[in-house]
Amino acid sequence: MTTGYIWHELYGWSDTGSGGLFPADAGVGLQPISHHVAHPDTKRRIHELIVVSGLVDSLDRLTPRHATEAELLRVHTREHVDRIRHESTQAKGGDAGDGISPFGKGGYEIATLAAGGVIEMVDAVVSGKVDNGYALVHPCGHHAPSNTGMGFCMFNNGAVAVAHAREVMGVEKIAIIDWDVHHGNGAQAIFASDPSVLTVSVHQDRCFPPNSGFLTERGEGAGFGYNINAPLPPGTGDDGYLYAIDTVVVPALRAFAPDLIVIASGMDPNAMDPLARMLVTSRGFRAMTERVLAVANEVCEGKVVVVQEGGYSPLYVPFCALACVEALAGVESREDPYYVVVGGFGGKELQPHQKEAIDAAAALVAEI
Ligand code: 9RB
Ligand code: ZN
Repeated sequence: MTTGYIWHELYGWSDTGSGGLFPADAGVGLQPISHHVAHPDTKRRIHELIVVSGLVDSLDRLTPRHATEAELLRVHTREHVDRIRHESTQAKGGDAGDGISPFGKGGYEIATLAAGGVIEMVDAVVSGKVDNGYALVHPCGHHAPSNTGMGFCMFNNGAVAVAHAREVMGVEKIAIIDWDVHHGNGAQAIFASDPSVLTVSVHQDRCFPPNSGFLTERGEGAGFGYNINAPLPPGTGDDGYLYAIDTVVVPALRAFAPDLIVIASGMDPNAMDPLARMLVTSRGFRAMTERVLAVANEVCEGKVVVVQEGGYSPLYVPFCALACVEALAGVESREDPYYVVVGGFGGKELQPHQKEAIDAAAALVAEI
């Protein structure tokens, strides 16, 4: 039983600029700040906890490579790739596409190393070099559709790797389970009419992007039925998320029977996150991972690749990610010292209005 693991120091060199969420602008009262909300330190802190806890000794460290232009072009437009590459040569860098996702000079190379890292991990899991894996990459990818970056994402790392698995490795059916607190709009759009890729997004209702992630978005043409959105009410905690995993995600995976499962794992449903209002603890992330792994053992020999997406509490995200990696590797390393606080927040139990929202999504599984 081996779990692959990827991190690269270059991911931590992403230059997110002096804005906090919007670019700093003294004229409208937006103060500069050393850490943009998506500053890579949060991800670097995950890596450091994985090392300091000793968990890294139970993992098989893989080396990321840069995705090639041809690999990016499997899911992205030539215009998007060219624009990012060009802006990346400018002294002040550029923006992924929405004006709040800055990158510095050389950001293209960091982004291609993120996409290539996920390709390497998918390669290792599909070929059997490792049983499952955790690609701790940065910047994130799940908001990027084919023609732009957005929401701190430059290229859709998970989608690029899924396209690699389909087109190079001959993997027939792939499921992308996105439990980042924001909607997985990128993969939804990229694979909308592709029935060989099931996309399921469990997210906070109307959080980000605006007007996105509704139950009614179900795929197009031959892909109709192969996209499921489960928008959850703000305030959903461990029990609500596990109810969504048990009644939406697990039945969808059983019905679809993929050959590979990719989890777009943002840790931003965590109870201390500044960009959402959910109440998931490290125990929730551990249990969600275990449950997806259990169904993966039934349908696809345990082939699960976890891809890092969002997560913005520098304090708590590392413990949530640690729990997820521990579950993949089947070991325990370090207790979560914050659990005494977040475990006592209340809001853990499934509420009737949460159940109602999740049941509505679960009803869609019958049509896979
Ligand atoms: C702006 C808006 C956001 C809010 C949250 C994220 C999180 C991304 C993530 C990104 C952008 C809106 C600046 C709406 O973690 N993904 O996983 N900002 N959103 N309007 N405007 C002007
Ligand atoms: Zn997110």
